[in-house]
Amino acid sequence: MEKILNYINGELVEPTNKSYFENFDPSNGTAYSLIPDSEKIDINHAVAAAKEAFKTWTKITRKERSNILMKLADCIEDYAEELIIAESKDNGKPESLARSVDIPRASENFRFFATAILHEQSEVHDMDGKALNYTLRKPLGVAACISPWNLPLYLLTWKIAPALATGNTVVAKPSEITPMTAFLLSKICIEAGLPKGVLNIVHGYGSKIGDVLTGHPDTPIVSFTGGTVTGKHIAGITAPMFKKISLELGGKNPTIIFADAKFDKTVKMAIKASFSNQGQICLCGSRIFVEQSIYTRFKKEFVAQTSQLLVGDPKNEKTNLGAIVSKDHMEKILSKIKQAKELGGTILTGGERQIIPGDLENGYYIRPTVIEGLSSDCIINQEEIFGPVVSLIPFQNEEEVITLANSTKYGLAASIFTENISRGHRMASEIDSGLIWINTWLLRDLRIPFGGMKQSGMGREGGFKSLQFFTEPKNVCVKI
Ligand code: TXE
Repeated sequence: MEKILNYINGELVEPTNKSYFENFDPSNGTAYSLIPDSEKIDINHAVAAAKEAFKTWTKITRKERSNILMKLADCIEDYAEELIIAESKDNGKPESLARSVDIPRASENFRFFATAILHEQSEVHDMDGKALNYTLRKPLGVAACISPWNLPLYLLTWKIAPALATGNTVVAKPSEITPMTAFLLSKICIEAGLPKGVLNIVHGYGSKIGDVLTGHPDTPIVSFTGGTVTGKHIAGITAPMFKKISLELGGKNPTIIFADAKFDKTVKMAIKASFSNQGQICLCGSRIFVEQSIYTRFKKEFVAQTSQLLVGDPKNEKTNLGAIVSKDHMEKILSKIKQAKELGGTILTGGERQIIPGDLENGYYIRPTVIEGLSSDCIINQEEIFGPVVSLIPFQNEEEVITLANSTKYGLAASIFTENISRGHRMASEIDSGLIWINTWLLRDLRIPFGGMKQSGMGREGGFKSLQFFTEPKNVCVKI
């Protein structure tokens, strides 16, 4: 089986203990590669390499850094087809999704931040001619970037691109569930001529090496995307060390549909928001609130279209939902569906594992599932499931739906569908959420502040917010 290797100080290396664990292809349930079971010593080597590389990486001009990162983006495009196939195999997502979203975004992340640094401005505060303050923004050193399995290369590059562009060096730890495209990226970095030690990628279990990385005295900045429980744990480790942290965590996002919304477009968008990437996007809308007067009509159409979605081979261009990322995660989702039934929920469609006869029969597939009849405060409508499972909930009026939408511990994203634009603005202002879409979902502009409120996270990334996060402001006051 192919061995994935760590990328430390510009080289592909085995973990020091030469120990590996299996990497599974969720489409057929078989192990197909080996992942380094790295330990503290590997993280220490990576941090030491990044610390050394920082001395020179931070001194070259932003134009030089920009050129190198643009070259990386070009190389990602050159290897796009290989990356698409690898991402789909590792994660279970349809190749069509990796082709339209994941891999183009990975190169775009590098291009976006490579050019953003060329347009950066800093502040000046004039003290009425008596003195002048200007703000320098300096990189912090070695950034620890920890990414999840749902959008593996997309979210990894979303962190490392701004970190590197601003002059930091990086030790990245991709999810142990989907390490393959990060491994391919390390080969691409070598080919693109990224100076050694600037980016280091260490593979392994988060539970084993995560604390070493986030608690390392030489990683003053930590960017994390993943589960809320892990985020809390990282906050606990980093807070006493006064590290700068950004946490992008879970969500239980509302999709709110008013009777005056454009019906057909809204049904289509609600399906996309529910089941894209098998519902494994932190921005997916898993609580669908529908105004009472159109509830029955919406339910009928939504369920009919959902039951038509094609679940199956990620390689098939017609597939709508591929495999769930892992056996454990599939079992967790199925246990939530079981719990929903026990709590009195009615499964309107889906609700079970789908077996695809033939080569894929051991794959981890779940039919897209629509539940009805559970109250908004029930655990199924409060806790993140992170799979192709949504709940339909009727509402009477604007006031009620704002209360229901805000009733979870999360506050990441919300979508509102209405033709009454004043209502759209009113709702947007009242909903506790870092991201609000009106009459759309997942329409992303890389310049916007991205992140969540409440237990969906801390801090914002995106555009100049990322450049600010990865730099420390330093005020210089000059007496005139
Ligand atoms: O995430 P983890 P998991 C949610 C989703 C999912 C749940 C758990 O609800 O069911 O989280 O998923 C690394 N120190 N999301 O268990 O464990 C880990 O190796 C440092 C939401 O996969 O949070 C991986 O690289 N790092 C989400 C990364 O953290 C640690 C995306 C995320 O894994 C660590 C994924 C530690 N102590 C899951 N322990 C989103 N917001 O997009 C683990 N890791």
